[in-house]
Amino acid sequence: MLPGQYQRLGSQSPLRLRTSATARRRITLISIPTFLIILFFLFGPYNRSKKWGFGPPTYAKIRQFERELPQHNLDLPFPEGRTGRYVRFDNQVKMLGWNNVLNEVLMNAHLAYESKRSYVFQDYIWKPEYFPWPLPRYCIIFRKWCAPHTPLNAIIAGPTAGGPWDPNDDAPRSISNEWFNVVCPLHERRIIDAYEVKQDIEWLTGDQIFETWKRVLLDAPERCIEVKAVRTKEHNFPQLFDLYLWGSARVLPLWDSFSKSPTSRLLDSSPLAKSAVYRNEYLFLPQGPRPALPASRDPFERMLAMHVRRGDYKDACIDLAKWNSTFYSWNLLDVLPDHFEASAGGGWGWNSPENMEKYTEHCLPTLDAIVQKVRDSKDDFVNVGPRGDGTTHRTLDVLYLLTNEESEWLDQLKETLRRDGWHTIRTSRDLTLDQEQRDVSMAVDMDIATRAAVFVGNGWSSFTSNIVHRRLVDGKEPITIRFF
Ligand SMILES: Nc1nc2c(ncn2[C@@H]2O[C@H](COP(=O)(O)OP(=O)(O)O)[C@@H](O)[C@H]2O)c(=O)[nH]1
Ligand SMILES: *[C@@H]1O[C@H](CO)[C@@H](O)[C@H](O)[C@H]1NC(C)=O
Ligand SMILES: [Mg+2]
Repeated sequence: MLPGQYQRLGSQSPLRLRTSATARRRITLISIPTFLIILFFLFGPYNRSKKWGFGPPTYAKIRQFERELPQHNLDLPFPEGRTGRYVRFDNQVKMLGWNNVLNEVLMNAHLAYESKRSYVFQDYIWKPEYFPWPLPRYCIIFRKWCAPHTPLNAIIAGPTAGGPWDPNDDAPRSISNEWFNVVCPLHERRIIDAYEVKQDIEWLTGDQIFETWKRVLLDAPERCIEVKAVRTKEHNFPQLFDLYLWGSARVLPLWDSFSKSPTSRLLDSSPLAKSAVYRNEYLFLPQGPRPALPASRDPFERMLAMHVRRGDYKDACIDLAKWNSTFYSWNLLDVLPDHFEASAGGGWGWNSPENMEKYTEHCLPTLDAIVQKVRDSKDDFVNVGPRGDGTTHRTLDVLYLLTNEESEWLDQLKETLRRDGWHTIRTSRDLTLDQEQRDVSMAVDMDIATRAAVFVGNGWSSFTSNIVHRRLVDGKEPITIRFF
C-alpha cells in the first residue's frame, strides 16, 4: 500500500483511524523485537569456529612489505618496469580451500615463468567455512562480499609471492595486484577471455593445456595481459588448470617440468608459518625412552606426520565415492607406494555398496585402520636401513597429527596410538599460535608435514597433495609418502 492511499482511507473513517493507530502500536511492539532478533541473527556468528574470540589480523606489516617490493618500480629495465611483460590470471579460483587455490597459483606462476612474463600475485580469498575467525551471519547471504582475504606472503614465500629467482636467472619477478594497476593501466591491457582458448583444449592432458597457453602468452605482442572469465554463465570452471584436471591423471604429464621448475624448487613456507613451527619445536622432542640404536638429534628426522582430514570430509568422502573419484593430483604419481582403485560397478553419480565401503575405508579410516597404517608406514621406513650418514639409524618415535578434527574423536585416536606404543603424540591443537600464526595454521601444519621423516595423508585431499609436492621436490623418498 502506498502512503497516499493509507491516508485517504484513514481520513474517510475515524473508526478506521483508531483501529489503525492501535494496529500500528501493536505492529511497533511486535516489530521492534523482531527487528532485534533479525539483527542478532544477521550479526551473529556464521561459521562454526567461535573458539577464537579475537578477530583476524590486519597484516599491516606484511601488506607494507608487499607494497614495497623492489620490483614495484617503473624505472627498472626490461623485462621488469614500464617496458616489462606481465600476466594476471583474474580467473584463478576463489573462495575455496587454500590448497585447491595453491596448486593452481603455482601452476599459473610456472606458466608465467615459462612464458617470460611477470606473474601477478593476489591475496588468498577464503572459503568462509574454513576461516578460523567468526564471521557475521549476514555473510550467509553476502558470501562473496564477505569473503576474507589473507596476503599471499603470510602463507608462502618464494618467487610466486614476489621473492627473488635463482641468482643467475633474469626472469621478471612477480608483482602484486596493486602494482599491476600501476604498471599495466586498463587501456594498456589485452583481455583474453579464458574460455576462448580453453574451449578447444579443455579435456586434453595437462602438458598440452600448458603448451597451448604458453604459446598464447609468448606470442602475444602486448606487454600486459589479463586472462579473464568473461562468459561465466556458460562456463563454471574458467580456470586454465581446473578442478577436473587436478582431480584426474591428466595432470600427471605436468609433473616433470613443474617439479623441476624454480617455481617449485624455490617455494617455501612463509617466515610467519616457519616462526610458528620454531616456537613450538620443543613439543616435538621425543618424550619416550632412549632408542636402542643411535638416533638422530633432529626431532623431524624421527617424526611421522599424519594428515587426519575430517570435519567436512564426513560428507565429502561420500560424494567422492558417488562420483567414483580418483586420488587428487600428485597423490596419483606412480612412484608413490599407495594407490587407490575402485572396482567395477556404479554409474553416473552413484556407486556400488562395495565401492562405497571401500571409499569410506580409505577416506574416513577407522581408529584401527589408522593405527595399522601407522605401524606399516613405520616398519617400511625403518626397514630401509640406516640413514645415509651411517652414524644414526632410522628411528620413528614422534607422532604429529595435523587435522581439522574438532571433537573428542581426536582424544580417542591419541589414546589408541598411545596404547600402540607412541610416547610422543602432538596434534594441531597443541600448538601455541599468535593471532597471525593462527590465521595461517594450515601453512604451519603443512610445513611440519613437509619436514617430517614420514608423512601419511588422505589421497583425495589437495592439502595432502601439496605436502606431497613439497616433499618430492625436497628429495624425500617415495616410501616416506603414504596414503590411507
Ligand atoms: N590447520 C589445518 N587446517 C586444516 C587441516 N585440514 C584441513 N584444514 C582446513 O581445511 C581446509 C581444507 O581445504 P584444502 O586446503 O583445499 O584441502 P582439501 O579440502 O583437503 O582438498 C584447509 O585449507 C584448512 O583451512 C589440517 O590438518 N590442519
Ligand atoms: C570407477 O573407477 C574405476 C577405476 O578407478 C573403474 O575401473 C570403474 O569402471 C569406474 N566406474 C565407473 C562407473 O565409471
Ligand atoms: Mg579443498
